[in-house]
Amino acid sequence: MSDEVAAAKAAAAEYKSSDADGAGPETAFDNILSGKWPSTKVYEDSTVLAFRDINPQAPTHIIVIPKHRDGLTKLSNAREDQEGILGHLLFVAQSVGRKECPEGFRVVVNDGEQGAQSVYHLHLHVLGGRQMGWPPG
Ligand code: DGP
Repeated sequence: MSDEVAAAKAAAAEYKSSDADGAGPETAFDNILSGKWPSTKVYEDSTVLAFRDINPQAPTHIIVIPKHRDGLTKLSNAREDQEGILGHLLFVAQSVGRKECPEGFRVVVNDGEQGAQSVYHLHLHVLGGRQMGWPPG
């Protein structure tokens, strides 16, 4: 089992045991949002933050998150009234991707245990700067 899959399984177990009220556990992204932990920001507005991934899987690897999690622990928790923020996250992802990776890029959302999600605060990965393969692992 890869380190990423092991981390995702551990995170899923923590999420399941701490999500009784739907709020989800505190995550690394809370510390980044509060400024407690450093991050390399590439974009910020009133509702969205984008920063470089600490463990990049490509020359460009940017994480795009909603500033207010509001139950968006994972994509499959999205509510109908959150379509606006979901669209804005995707718009910001293409904006930073287009700027940093003019030859093309990939946007990924890992959802839940089998999706290999390890941080339960919805985030989009923007990956680029090299040729991507298909299918993903
Ligand atoms: P996922 O497996 O889809 O949940 O991806 C979570 C990503 O978050 C992973 O690629 C590593 C990144 N990450 C986790 N903790 C930190 C952190 O403290 N700082 C930064 N910059 N990235 C982090």
